[in-house]
Amino acid sequence: MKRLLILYTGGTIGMDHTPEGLAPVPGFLPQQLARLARDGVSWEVREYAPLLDSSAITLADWQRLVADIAANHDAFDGFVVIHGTDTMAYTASVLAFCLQGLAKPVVVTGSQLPLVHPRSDGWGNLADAIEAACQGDLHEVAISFNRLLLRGVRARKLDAASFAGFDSPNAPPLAQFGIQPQWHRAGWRQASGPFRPQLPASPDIRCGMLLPGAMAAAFGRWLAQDTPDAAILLSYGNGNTPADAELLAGVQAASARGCVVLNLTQCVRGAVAVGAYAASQPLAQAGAVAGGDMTPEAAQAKLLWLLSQSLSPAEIRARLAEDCRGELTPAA
Ligand code: ASN
Repeated sequence: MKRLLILYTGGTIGMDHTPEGLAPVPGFLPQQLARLARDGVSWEVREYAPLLDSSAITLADWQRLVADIAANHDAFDGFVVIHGTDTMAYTASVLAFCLQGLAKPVVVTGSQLPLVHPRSDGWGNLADAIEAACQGDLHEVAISFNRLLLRGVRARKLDAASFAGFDSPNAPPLAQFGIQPQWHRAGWRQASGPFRPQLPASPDIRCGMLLPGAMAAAFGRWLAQDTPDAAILLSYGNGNTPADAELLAGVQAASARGCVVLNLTQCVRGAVAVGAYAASQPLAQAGAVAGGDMTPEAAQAKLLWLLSQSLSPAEIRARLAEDCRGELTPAA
């Protein structure tokens, strides 16, 4: 008998009709889950309060999830996290980094339409998540959505208008759920080292997307004048930026103060590759770390995890360039 812990944080999936419109109704979803009962699996459901639209997720919610999974790691065979779709990829990424040495499945899921809708995608997503959480050799955090099981640190919400809400553009799926599930086990990560959960702290991590024109200089001034602990710059294509003097001076000044500046691409697919274009060099020379093909969601989570440990900026920069949880295709 597999024993699962289901942590229900909110999201569309568990909403019901109320006089104000669709809203999470405490107690509703745990009751609905009984319909998915099957032989060989039992679960305990913990409903968080308040149930959240995931756009409102905060660090405190991530701390609670990490703490709950850490405290129950030995007592359960697998974990399902029920979550809204808006920030699901962020939460999956935080869990992946903060649950180092995880040797059990943690499967995050939700839906585009609530279970009360006659065409809800929630039933399939939940059933697949439960199936995946029973795979004892899945030692990672995954997202189950629209008949796909995706690596959490690679997944992104790419569609707010169809059931195919998530994909992992730079990595193949971990499984596909057809009439028979196809488990792509050869691509699964294996636990290495002891389980070492890390409660995320509250570093100041910011992100800015470069736009043609005055934005480059504005980003540089912002970095120089109000330096955060880490800044993600979403650049063009393979990591290219204009060689704007204020941008580069800001990156240099912030880096000298210990701020970790990470260069990610705005493109959904592909990677920052310093040297592919001459236009990628100035930012790297000013001190920005190339983030390869990491998603912004994984980058925030990785920075959160690294900045929650006592590591020097140099150590953090070195770890950022390494693949820690399958989030990065190492440069050839
Ligand atoms: N706004 C909702 C949420 O993220 C969207 C959803 O779950 N489909 O909680």
